[in-house]
Amino acid sequence: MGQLRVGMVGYAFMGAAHSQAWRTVNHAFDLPLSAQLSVVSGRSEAGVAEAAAKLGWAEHTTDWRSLIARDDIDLIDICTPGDSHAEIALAALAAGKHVLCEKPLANSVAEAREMAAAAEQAKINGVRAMCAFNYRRVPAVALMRQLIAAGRIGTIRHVRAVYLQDWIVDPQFPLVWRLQKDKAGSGALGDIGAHIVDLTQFVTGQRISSVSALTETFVKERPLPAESSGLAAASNGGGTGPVTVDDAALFLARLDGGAVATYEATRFATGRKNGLRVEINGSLGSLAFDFERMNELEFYDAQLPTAEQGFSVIQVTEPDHPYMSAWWPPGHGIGYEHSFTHEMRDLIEAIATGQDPTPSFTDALGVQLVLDAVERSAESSSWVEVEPSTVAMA
Ligand code: SOE
Repeated sequence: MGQLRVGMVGYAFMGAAHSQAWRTVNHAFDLPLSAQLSVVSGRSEAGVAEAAAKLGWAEHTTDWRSLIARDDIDLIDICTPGDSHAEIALAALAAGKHVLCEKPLANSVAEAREMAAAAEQAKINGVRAMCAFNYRRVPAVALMRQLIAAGRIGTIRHVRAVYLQDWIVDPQFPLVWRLQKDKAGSGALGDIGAHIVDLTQFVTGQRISSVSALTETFVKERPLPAESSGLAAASNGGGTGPVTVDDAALFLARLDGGAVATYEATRFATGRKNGLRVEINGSLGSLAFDFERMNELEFYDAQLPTAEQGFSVIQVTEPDHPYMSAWWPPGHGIGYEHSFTHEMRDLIEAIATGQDPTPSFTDALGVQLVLDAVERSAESSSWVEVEPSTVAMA
């Protein structure tokens, strides 16, 4: 069996989730390539050395550029804050490395467009690139897409999506990188709103074509994190700094297949820790997914005799449900981390068979265009059209 030698940049939450997936994928799925956790890269020597030992990486470095220069690395996995996605991905693609990049693809449309063009160019040499929208690979979400594509709920009328967290409700929570625009690009909108934008476009097969939005930053100043350096200079005295991103983003949308939609992404839904919920209403029924019950999918079949109609709960744990044949007998659920393992399975399969993995960087540029339209709509308090995601070859 061939090897897929991985170099990962970044080792925090997403780095840990990706490491688990790279460690597990070849034990769960029969694949033509075996993922090797070759090198992990991070800024702190002590931190990345500890991460390498804990997460199972053979080597570690503090210089991601040296990683890209190595001829014994096949794929670069980008798990860093958004302000470095473009630089790393462009360098990796130019060096002929496959790329997996965490979401959102970039901190701006301009960067995302450059990355998508570079990925299109790299394809000519068989180099593959994918953006890590992991929730597409939750079996219940993949089943939702299959049922919609099969016409089981008819014509889509409504899309209703929320992604609710509450980890910064405390005003004393420090000004971490996710709350700084220059590092994260945006707040709840890009971090968790990007997921429901991608997920709803994925399951419906429709593209968001226009939006009307509002954003809010509830807590505008926060204590500087203990390790902050440089930010202190930007603060207005004492140990606080400005929050430069949204805490919440809400928007109406029209989709190009005729559906209408509502989206809510917030980090202030007190009590909701990772509350991703999507409901799709069609002319012949409805489907509803709730990440807090991620092994289930609710299905209302309006084609049944009226007396038998009602929301049924599908246990998405049968072997013929997406990805589930790799795991346990029916009724034994899986978790958040499995969506990353499925992501690596699909990426490895695509690389080994010379296919383009999805979501591509062009797909992810499409999400970036929606995020940008939401921000412009919120600023102008008006409806904003979303430009279709097309890429001119570099
Ligand atoms: C936000 O805290 C976050 O970590 C997102 O960045 C991830 O994409 C999501 O899967 C979990 O929440």
